[in-house]
Amino acid sequence: MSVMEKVLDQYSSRVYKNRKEHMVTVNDNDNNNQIAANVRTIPGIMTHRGCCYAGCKGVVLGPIKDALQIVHGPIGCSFYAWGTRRHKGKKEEGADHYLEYCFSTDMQESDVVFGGEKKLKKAIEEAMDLFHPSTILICSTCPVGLIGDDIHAVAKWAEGEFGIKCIAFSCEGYKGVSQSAGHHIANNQLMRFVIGEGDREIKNKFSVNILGEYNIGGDGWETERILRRIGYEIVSTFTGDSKIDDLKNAHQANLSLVQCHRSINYIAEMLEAKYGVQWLKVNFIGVKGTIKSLRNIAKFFNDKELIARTEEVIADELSLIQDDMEYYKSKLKGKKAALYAGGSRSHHYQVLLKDLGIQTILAGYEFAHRDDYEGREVLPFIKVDADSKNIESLTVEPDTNKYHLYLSEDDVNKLKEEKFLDYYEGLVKEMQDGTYIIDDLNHYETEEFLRVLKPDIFFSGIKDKFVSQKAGILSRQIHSYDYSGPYAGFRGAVNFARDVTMGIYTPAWSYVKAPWKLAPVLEGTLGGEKA
Ligand code: CFM
Ligand code: HCA
Repeated sequence: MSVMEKVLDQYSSRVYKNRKEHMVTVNDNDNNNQIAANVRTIPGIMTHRGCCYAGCKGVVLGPIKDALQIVHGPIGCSFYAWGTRRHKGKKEEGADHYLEYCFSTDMQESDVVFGGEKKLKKAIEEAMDLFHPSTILICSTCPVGLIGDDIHAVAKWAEGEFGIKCIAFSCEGYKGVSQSAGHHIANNQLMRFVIGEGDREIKNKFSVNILGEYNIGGDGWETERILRRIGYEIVSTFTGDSKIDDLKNAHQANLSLVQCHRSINYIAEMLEAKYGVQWLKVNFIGVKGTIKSLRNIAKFFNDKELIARTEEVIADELSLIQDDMEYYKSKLKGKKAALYAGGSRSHHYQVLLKDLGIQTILAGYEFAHRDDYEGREVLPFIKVDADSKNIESLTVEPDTNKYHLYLSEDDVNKLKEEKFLDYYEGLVKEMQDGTYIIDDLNHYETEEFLRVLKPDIFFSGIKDKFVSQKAGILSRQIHSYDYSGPYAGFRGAVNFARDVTMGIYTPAWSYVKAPWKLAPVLEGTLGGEKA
C-alpha cells in the first residue's frame, strides 16, 4: 500500500474519493499534478482552516495601524484576533496608532433579536469621542449577515456625521470556504475606497509597492531595509506596518512586488488594469530567494547603476551571514521537513530550507487555490463554483488620468510572454518527485502522515504544534514564528537557521516519549466486526 493509500484507508468510500483528489504525489500521478482546492471541507472533518472574517480582518486589514477597526459581532471573534498574528507595527509621531487595541460591539442576544445597527453607531460615537480617528473600518462577523444589519449604511452615516473615512466589510465568517474569501473582500474595498486617492510626490523612479507582506515577526522591515539599501522607494506595503495614506498612493508606484500571491493577487491585477502598475512575483524567504528576487526587480527597472548596486548589496549582505549559514547548514543538512500553512509559506519556506540542506517531504495548504499549487497557467481551467460566485469580483477600467507605464507596452508584453511579469509558478515545481502535496490537510491526516513519514520537523501552526511535539516530532510555527523572527531576507535566514537548530538539538527530545509508544494500542470490536 502506498503512503497515501495508507492514510486514506480509514475513510468511508465517499470521503476516500473526495480526499484523494486533494492529495498529489509529485510527478507520480496520471493527472499532471492536478489538485482539488478552494472547495468546502467535508462536514465533520477536523480542518485547520479559519474563516472569511479571519482573512479580511485578521490578515489583510489587521496590520493597518492608523485605522480604528471595529468588529461588529460577539466578543469572541475579536478576542481571538487580538495580537495573535504578530503583524508588527511601529508607532509614528503624530499619527494614529491602534494596533494594540481590540474594538468590538460585543453583540448580545438582544442585538441579534432586535438588530445591532444602533449598537454599532453607538460604538462609532464612543470611538470618535475617545480616539478621534480619521479612518474607521467596520468588519462584520457571522450573526451580522444572518440578521441583515446594514453596516454599509452605518459607514455612510459615520462619514457624514463625523467627516471621516469609514469603510464597511461584509466579511461574515461563513462566506466562501476559508480565509481566502476574506482576502478578496478586503482587497475589493481597499481598491474601491482607498487606492488611487493619494497625491504624495514620488521622486524616485525606482518606486515599488510590496504586496502580500504583513510584517509578521518583522519580516517586512527586513525586506524594506534591503530594498532601501539598494535605492528603492517603497510607496506602500500591503499591509504590514502600513498607514491608510500609504495605501492611498499605491497607484503611483512603478512596480508591485508580490510576496504572498494568494492573499493579494487581486490587488496586483487591479493595480495593473486600472493604473498600469506591473507586478512581479518575489520571494524574500531564503537567501537564494532573496537574491533572485532582487536581481529580477533590477532587471525590470533595467538601469545599469541599479543593477551594479544590487550586486554590491547582495555581496555585502552575503559576506555578513555566510559563516553563520555554513555553520547551521553543517548542523541541519540531510534533515527532512513537512510544512503546512495557509496559502503561500509552504512554498516560500522550502527555498530557505534548501539553503540549509533540509529536504521537504510533504507540503500542504489550508486554503490555496489551484494556481498557488500548479502555477497561474491553470487559471483558465479552474471551475468557478457557487461558493466563489458568492464573493464579488471587481472589474476595473483604466483610469485615464492616473494610468502610467514604466516600460513600453511592447516591453511589458515581452516580459509577460517570458512569464517574468504577471506570473507565479506555484508550489509543485519547487518539490522533488515522489514528495507529497496535500490540500486542506486535516487533523487525522496530519497525525497519520507524520507517523508514516517521520519528518525531523513539522512547520505549521498553533492547532497542530503540540500534537506533533507530544509525538516526539519538533514543531515550529511558520505562522507566528513562536515569538521569534524576522525570518525574511538575509538576516532573517540566520534567525530561522538558529531557531531550527536550537529546536532540533535541544536535549528535551530525549525526555519525550509519546504515551502510545509505552502502552499497547487499545484493541476491540466495532459493530460486531473486528476493528
Ligand atoms: Fe499569505 Fe500570510 Fe500565508 Fe495568508 Fe494566513 Fe499568515 Fe499563513 Mo497564517 S497572508 S497565505 S492567510 S503568507 S495568517 S501572513 S501565516 S495562514 S501561509
Ligand atoms: C488565521 C491566522 C493564522 C493562524 C495561525 C495558526 C496566523 O488564519 O486566522 O493556526 O497558528 O497566521 O495567525 O493563520
